[in-house]
Amino acid sequence: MKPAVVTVTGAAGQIGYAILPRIAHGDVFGPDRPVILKLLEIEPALKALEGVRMELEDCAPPLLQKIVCTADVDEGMGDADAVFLVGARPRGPGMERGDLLRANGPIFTGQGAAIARGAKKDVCVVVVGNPANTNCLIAYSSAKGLDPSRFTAMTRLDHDRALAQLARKAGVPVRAVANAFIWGNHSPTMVPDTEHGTIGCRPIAEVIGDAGWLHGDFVKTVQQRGKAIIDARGVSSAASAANAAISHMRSWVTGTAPGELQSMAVPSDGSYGVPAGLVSSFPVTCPGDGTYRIVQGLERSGWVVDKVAATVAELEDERKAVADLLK
Ligand code: NAX
Repeated sequence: MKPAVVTVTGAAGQIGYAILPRIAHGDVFGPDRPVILKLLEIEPALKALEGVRMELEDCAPPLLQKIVCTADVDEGMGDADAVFLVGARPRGPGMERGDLLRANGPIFTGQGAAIARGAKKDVCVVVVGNPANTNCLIAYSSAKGLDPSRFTAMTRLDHDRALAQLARKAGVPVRAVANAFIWGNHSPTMVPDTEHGTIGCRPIAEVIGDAGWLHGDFVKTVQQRGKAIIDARGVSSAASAANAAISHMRSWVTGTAPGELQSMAVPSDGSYGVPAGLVSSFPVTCPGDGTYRIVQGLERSGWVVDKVAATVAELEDERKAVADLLK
């Protein structure tokens, strides 16, 4: 079988450390497909990356054919089937979201252009580095000649956080919860939607029986979970973020189960009134051929519609703030 060429940027960072052994062990492309890993970092991190490479070798993953460590973006993106855009500058003290956008934007123009130059035409790209939605918008706008739908951003961690909170509240295993999902931006304005999901085949609202919690503490916990983890651990989520990025890519590449919805932030086609081109989280299904479909026709309450309007307005503001980077 032809090896899958998988590029991970920011490979010497915390998410890189957690994600690489799992990709090498076949968690994205399955237990039969060999993997070539391309690890892209900035020059100052290449020494640390060498340590990551040694550890990967020491895992002795039977599927791993080759590891390439590089700070050259064209070498990193060349021939890629899947790209995890994880590397980004972290938010420093006193930095606003807008400052972070300006600081990270140029990384994604360069990487988007390099993906267009060298990756496979049907490459699957997931942006993890924050602000993930608008970084994804910048990346696809720079990827001339590639279909924007090859670019997505990660809201799967928010999705999984929602499922876990619902399972905990209902006192059931997480596998009993299905089809809660996320609208909008990966930011505290995101909207966890429980109106179409089920717990053990019954509507979520009926099982939980506490509308106040579903519209209040539940939403707040999911929106603020990243901050809660930083407060507890002193650093941001890494294992759960790596797990979500793998799940995102695996759903996209190998498909969702019949009746299963997942959350992916994708370039809007105007669905649900989200302005075309904004990278917003939607409920999606994936047929398993490397494409996805935004689930259509969901009836939404006024509460959801209003909250989605606010998160979409934030995405529009972000698009305006980086207008000069959208060529
Ligand atoms: P780290 O700071 O541990 O690692 C980032 C790595 O990126 C560093 O090794 C750095 O050298 C590298 N890097 C910086 N610029 C680069 C460039 N131009 N090319 C290649 N590599 C570059 O951060 P980590 O905890 O791994 O988080 C990475 C990103 O994920 C951050 O932007 C973070 O905010 C974001 N997250 C996104 C999440 C999501 O749900 N979308 C959740 C987890 C995480 O917070």
